[in-house]
Amino acid sequence: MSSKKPADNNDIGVLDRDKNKVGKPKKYKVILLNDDFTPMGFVVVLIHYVFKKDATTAYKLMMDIHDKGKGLMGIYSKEIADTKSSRCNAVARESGYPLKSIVETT
Ligand code: TYC
Repeated sequence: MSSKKPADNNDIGVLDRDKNKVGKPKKYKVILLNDDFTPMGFVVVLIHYVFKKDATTAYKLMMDIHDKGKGLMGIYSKEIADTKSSRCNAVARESGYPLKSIVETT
């Protein structure tokens, strides 16, 4: 066993201290993209179940994507964003629709 004690902030120079800090975890946006084929009702239900939005909000979000081309579903940790995006794309694909979501850094 080594007799050396683990480095802590007191063992390093002032200029190096920041390098030793654990930063805030990054956040990621899940963005839903418009297409010409996925039915509006399907998108509303998917937004409700995957992104936990109430029916009115889900409908407004869907119409916003339909009008503008894309829409923000939420901002999450990397793991949650990837899971929600994958679920969304899998449910759409299994139902035969081209609906896609993407994950972007904030
Ligand atoms: N544009 C689609 C239609 O007219 C509806 C739609 C909305 C599709 C949002 C995808 O992310 C989407 N049926």
